[in-house]
Amino acid sequence: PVTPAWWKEAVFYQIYPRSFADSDGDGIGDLPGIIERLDHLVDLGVDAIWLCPVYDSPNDDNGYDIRDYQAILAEFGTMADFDRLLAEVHRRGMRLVMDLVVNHTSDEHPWFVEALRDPASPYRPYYFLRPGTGEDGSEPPNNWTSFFSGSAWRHYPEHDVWALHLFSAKQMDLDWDHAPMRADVIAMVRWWLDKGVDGFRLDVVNYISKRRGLPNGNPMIGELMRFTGVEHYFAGPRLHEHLRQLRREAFAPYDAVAIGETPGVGIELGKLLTGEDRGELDLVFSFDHLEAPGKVRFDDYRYDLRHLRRVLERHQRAFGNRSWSALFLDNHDNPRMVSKVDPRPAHREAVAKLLATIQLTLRGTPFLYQGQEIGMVNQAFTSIDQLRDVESLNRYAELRSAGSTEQEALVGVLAGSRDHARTPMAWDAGPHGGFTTGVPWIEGDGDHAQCNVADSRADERSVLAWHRALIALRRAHPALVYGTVEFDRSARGHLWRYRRSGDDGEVLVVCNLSDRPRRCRPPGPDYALALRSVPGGGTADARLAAYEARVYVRR
Ligand code: TEU
Repeated sequence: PVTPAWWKEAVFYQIYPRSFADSDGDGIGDLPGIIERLDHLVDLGVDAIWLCPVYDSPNDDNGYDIRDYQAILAEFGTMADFDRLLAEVHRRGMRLVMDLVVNHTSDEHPWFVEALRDPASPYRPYYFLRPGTGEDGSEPPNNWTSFFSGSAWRHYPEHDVWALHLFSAKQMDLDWDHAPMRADVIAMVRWWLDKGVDGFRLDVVNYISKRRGLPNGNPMIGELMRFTGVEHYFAGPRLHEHLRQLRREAFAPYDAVAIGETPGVGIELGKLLTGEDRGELDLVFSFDHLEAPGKVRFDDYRYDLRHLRRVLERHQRAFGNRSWSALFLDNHDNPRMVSKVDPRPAHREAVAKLLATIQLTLRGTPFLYQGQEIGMVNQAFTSIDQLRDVESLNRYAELRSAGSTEQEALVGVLAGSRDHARTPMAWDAGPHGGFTTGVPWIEGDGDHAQCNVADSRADERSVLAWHRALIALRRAHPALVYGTVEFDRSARGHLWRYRRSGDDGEVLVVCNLSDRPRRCRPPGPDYALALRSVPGGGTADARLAAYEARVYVRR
């Protein structure tokens, strides 16, 4: 049997605060805006919120470059606003999990400013500051590349030193081998847990341990992985040790949940990181399902849901009762999954409902991303000037300097740009979707006129109504949380059928993963049809419409 836990039963909702709701008309989402919209989350039926970073930051990577871990970004509001948000979330019986970004800090964090200025500073060993190589140190210390284009090293000629940054040139990697740095991070985490926060999502936490000596990356692996040096920090030598200390000294005393964001860990390492007897993390976000084999986010291709089926079946079988995974399809780092599967407007609602069904009926903790619940899709960006994401802008500049025309470079960025998921949340059909009375920091393409919360709430066949019904079904059927999961091998190709079984009965899920009708034999008479995503013929209808999902229950 599975060990019960609130975070196994909860449906989470991820809020990207910059784009969620603006209360003061400056065009930037803020904490009071979130408070004003909490009842939308109660209506939807979610149990917990993952709040992306709201700490003081120069916003080079929209808050994932933290300047002060214990202060609120002025544009988002004050610490009093945060305390009010936490109280309002708890008053509604929900929980709040924050983002812990400690693989790196902003280059404007006092620790880094000190470390750079004074080689004898106690903060010097908090970072990877190294002399250059080549004559007069004019070459970086190794060949590692950044996830955000270019070298992973920033040169400070005036200090005759280079600083490591796996991400943007303003996100400086922390050296987790240095015990006093770990102690400062642990004290900061406890400070937030003392305020009553219910846990954290740990940003790229599998990157925090780097191989000593920072050796060069194998160019062959770099070619394969598209980033050079990953083998020296992806699940590095002391990762498990550091996670155990973090849990022992920060999370365990508060019984706080630890959710790891672990790009690329796969199944076996994912099981190690979340094994309930290992004392490391409680659950992880794995990314194995996000791209088709041989594809990366920036490749413009139609995502085949049979790939999602293959990967999720493997994960669901492997994770069993002793490990736990986060189930997600959308987040702030990826285009909208609906658009990757089928960008044609005619299929938009069916695809959105199908994806929700899969995410909310498999075993694991579902994380819904803002806008997914109403079926928001990729934006019709037409110019690089409309984009804001540092990853996209760096990639565009890199393509242009490599000789691409403006149009070629734009095409090379648009398919994978994270900005698709960062346009303003669509609350109503009014200006800017009711997100702001001012000019938003990033513009949507007007889709809010046809896709927004207000109109969806009035339509019982809406994507929103479907999410609400599925969440209610989860609450009514413990089998969907703690039950076993068995995949029907006789269902081939695009027809996907699986059942969840528990003491309270059984839930059978039938999905058509294609844009064409599929025959399927209806289940036996003891199954009652609970939900059907595409309106149509009677329940005995032996054909599923394009992208149709059905959920049956048997007591
Ligand atoms: O994202 C990490 C992440 O997903 C990258 O490692 C990704 O795999 C890489 O871009 C290769 O495609 C987290 C945050 O979610 C993201 O918003 C931040 O930009 C990033 O870390 C740095 O903090």
